[in-house]
Amino acid sequence: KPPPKQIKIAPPVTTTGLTDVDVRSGMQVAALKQAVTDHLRYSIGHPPVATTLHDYYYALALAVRDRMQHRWLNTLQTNFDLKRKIVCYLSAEFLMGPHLGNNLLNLGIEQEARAALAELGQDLDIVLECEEEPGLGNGGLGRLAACYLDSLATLQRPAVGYGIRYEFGIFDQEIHDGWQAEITDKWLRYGNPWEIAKPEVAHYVNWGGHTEYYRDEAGNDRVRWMPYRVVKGTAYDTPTQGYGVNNCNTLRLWSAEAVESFDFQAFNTGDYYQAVEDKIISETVTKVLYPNDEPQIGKHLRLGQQYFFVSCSLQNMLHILSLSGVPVENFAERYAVQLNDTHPSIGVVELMRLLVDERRLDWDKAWAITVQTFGYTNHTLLPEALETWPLPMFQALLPRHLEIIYEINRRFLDEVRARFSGDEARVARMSLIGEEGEKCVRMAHLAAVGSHAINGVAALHSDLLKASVLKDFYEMWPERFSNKTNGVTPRRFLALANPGLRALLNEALGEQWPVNMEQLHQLEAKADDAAFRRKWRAIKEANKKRLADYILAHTDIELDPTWLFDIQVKRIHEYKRQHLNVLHIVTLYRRLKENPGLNISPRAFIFGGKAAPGYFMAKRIIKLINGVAETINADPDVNTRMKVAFVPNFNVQNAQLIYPAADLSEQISTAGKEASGTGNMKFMLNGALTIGTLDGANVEIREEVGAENFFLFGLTTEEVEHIKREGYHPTDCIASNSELRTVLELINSGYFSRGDAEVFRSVVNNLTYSDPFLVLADYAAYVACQERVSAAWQDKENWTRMSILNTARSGKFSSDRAIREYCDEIWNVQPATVKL
Ligand code: GL5
Repeated sequence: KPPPKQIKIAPPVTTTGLTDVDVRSGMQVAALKQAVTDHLRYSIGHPPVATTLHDYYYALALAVRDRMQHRWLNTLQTNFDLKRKIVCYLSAEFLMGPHLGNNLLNLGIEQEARAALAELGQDLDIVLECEEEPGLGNGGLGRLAACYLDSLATLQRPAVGYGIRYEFGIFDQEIHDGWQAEITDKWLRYGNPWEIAKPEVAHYVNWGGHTEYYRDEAGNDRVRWMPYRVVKGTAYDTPTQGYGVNNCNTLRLWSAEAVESFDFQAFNTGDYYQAVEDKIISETVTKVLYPNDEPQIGKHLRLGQQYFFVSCSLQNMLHILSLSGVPVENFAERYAVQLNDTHPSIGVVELMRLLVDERRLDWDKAWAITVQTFGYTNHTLLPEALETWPLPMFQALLPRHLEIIYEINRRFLDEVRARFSGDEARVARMSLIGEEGEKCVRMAHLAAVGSHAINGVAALHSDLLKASVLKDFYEMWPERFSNKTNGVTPRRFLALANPGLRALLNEALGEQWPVNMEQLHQLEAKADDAAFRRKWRAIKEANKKRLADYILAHTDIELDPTWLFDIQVKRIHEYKRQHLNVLHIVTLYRRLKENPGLNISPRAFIFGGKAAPGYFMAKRIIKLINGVAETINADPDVNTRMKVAFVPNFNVQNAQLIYPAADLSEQISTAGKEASGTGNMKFMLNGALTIGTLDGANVEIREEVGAENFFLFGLTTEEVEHIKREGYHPTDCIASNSELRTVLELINSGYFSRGDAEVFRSVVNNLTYSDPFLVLADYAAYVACQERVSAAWQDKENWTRMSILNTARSGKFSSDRAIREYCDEIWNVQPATVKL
């Protein structure tokens, strides 16, 4: 298709003499108030008597979106004009969190919006709570993608996030009798003011069928894919506004629909069901997010989702490239495509198919473009999370892709043999096809072979990657490997989540710190200033009060904001060891019962996190936390000094209340298992001290903050591996520690389950006879470390000092630092300033 003719049209002029753009981008209170009123009337259309709080949310959201729209269009135009290279971040998950507060912050119009609403008799804070957050992700991986979009826009880098518009995101969690109940997340129920449907931006995606060989006009052998079904993907765009800049990038999510809503042929012959079947099957593709955090769920539909969004995205890039008049040979000069884990790694094969079969490039040229285009980020070493697809399933869904994979593999293994001649064991290990047991396609190998850059997400994790799952690939291409330690956006997780601290930082450092986190180092001098420490404590206590109110409203548990708030929020997983935390709580409980005069620092133990619905042990751990909470909170012997609360439905919205209220951050995974963690960084930013193992980014957090400001315990990765090699016997830990034995017995006895001795048997037995994550091996060290925490808390001034130093030294963990590294070292993408 030739590029469309560009006809320049002047923006419409209103009767006031201002252009429409001027009016719609007005940031003043009066303009915002008028915009909200207009949207209430013209976009929502309820009479005053029927206007709800949600209507005010929606109207303000639309008014804010109008103000971003101008910036968004200018960003697209600028990128087009400057012909800059664009980052395409391919991710099956984007856990964006509520948009309204963040967009007001990034546009710098919170105060104006607050005043405008006040003039309309509404309170911004209450209106903000109306937003149903788009839960299009499970946990760290999806939230990382959202932080990276924030930094990309803020650093003025042209970028598009490509993903899936799930109709149902991550389930809402309710707690019924201590158990997790999963409620469907109907986030689109009342509409989504942030997205702009682009029905004209659509691509067609094939499924199944077979391939045919033919000879083209020039006499070349070619392949044609004859699919069984075609699904249409339509774009929904969400503008993502940078902080303090005009740049506003795009999150483009694909929604699946049938090519024709009705098969008229079938309909006319009277087969009504056949006619609607296609529509139903097609639309299933983007119905629901798989709620599993790490382990793979080898489901046909999941592979379908991955292929669907990746194919739409790559077709979209090719389409835009041709609109820009850039030859397809220059694809890699215009696009840097990042694979967020292996979920989009089918993209390597799809780009080859598009270039070779559809654009008729020769194989070598296409392969050079492909490898130059892709980068691959690995996010986990857990063996059960490494994606593989059974060959028959893959063949049935993507017959042409399997052929291409065989050809990539053939050429690749020739290279391996040339480099390591005679080493057939290595060839088998590295093959894209796994042959032990059921034959399968190994997606991590595919991603590694098809990418010029491969990275882990924390220094330790990147080292382990090179030494374990991708060792052979590291030996083959050491130059492809690097580390990119994760980061989090200080805009959402500090400025927005912690307005008290924001004000203090503004006063102490000026207002540039949100985009220059290294400035936080200037706080170090203030750590010794008693007046500053008092202010710091007052802010923390107000945040704790805010969280206590929230917890009371949602659980009926009353917490005292003067106590130490000890918090573990993250997905529930055995490797993250929430049960180790519980063992400490029960230990402390028993000690207090036996020795009522014991001097401990009063503590609130706070948990939050979802369990994958099919993860038996994780769901028991939630029940255990709630059982222990129920018993302890009701026991007058101890409940003036300790309490336990499980915050239901941990999500981005309540995370913004939780991180700022923490005194102690629990980062207690088995060493070598947590790739990085990002919650650990959000706590640090907000001045929490960490109790943690040498795992993931904890290592770097401790390096930054100093060993004296970090509570370290537990086995190292090497020690864990050593113990496992030698044969680990958790019963030995129990035999040598009578306190541990009593704690386990108490849990097993039904004491925390109203006398039911069955409920927690599986948890206790698992720890006693298997304990795959070395909970018992680390128990004694953890309890001892918690005693050090307790003692340190008693010295308020020094604790505050350490808290200040944590924030002061958290600059490294800004996602801006991470994104700069990706841009400079992997993507080669430069900033493009957008003018209005
Ligand atoms: C994860 C890791 O488990 C986390 O340690 C990491 O911080 C995050 C982002 O890199 O990626 N991998 C993964 O599959 N999920 C994660 O949170 O869901």
